[in-house]
Amino acid sequence: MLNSGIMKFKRVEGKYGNLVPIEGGRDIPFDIKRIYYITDVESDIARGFHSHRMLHQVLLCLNGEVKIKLKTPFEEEVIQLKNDSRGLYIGPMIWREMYDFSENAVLLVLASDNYSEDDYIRNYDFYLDEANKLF
Ligand code: T46
Repeated sequence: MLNSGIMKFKRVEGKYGNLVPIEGGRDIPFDIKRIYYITDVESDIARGFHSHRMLHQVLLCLNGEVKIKLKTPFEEEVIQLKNDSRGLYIGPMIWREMYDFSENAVLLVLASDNYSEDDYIRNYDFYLDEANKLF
């Protein structure tokens, strides 16, 4: 799908546990300016329902599982994230919805910019208009 994709990170496995290093400038295709994480989401709750105009992000599920639905005017895809050293890159102008959070799911997000509500498109019809002009 446009402006998105699965990223695989190195996993260092050992008898004392596993370690997944993720380095700015090497593993992430943008400078990381912000990190946030989402926890304690009930299984019947869905989040997201927006696109960003400019923001680049990588989503990592550190514990449990969560589904991410991505949409453009022409495509739709569902990706299940879990703690398997894979992340999901989502670039500008991709609609996203997060749902089916398992118990104790932890979704960590690396973002290319500080929080700004001006960067969000939260109305789906408006998103379709803007994305149809762009893509
Ligand atoms: C995204 C998905 C994956 C802040 O104050 N600072 C922040 O950095 C963020 C991300 C949010 N907020 C506030 C804004 C809202 O009052 O936290 C509240 C919840 O934000 P929102 O409803 O946008 O959360 P989600 O889970 O729908 O979306 C979030 C990110 O906002 C979004 O960028 O791509 O996670």
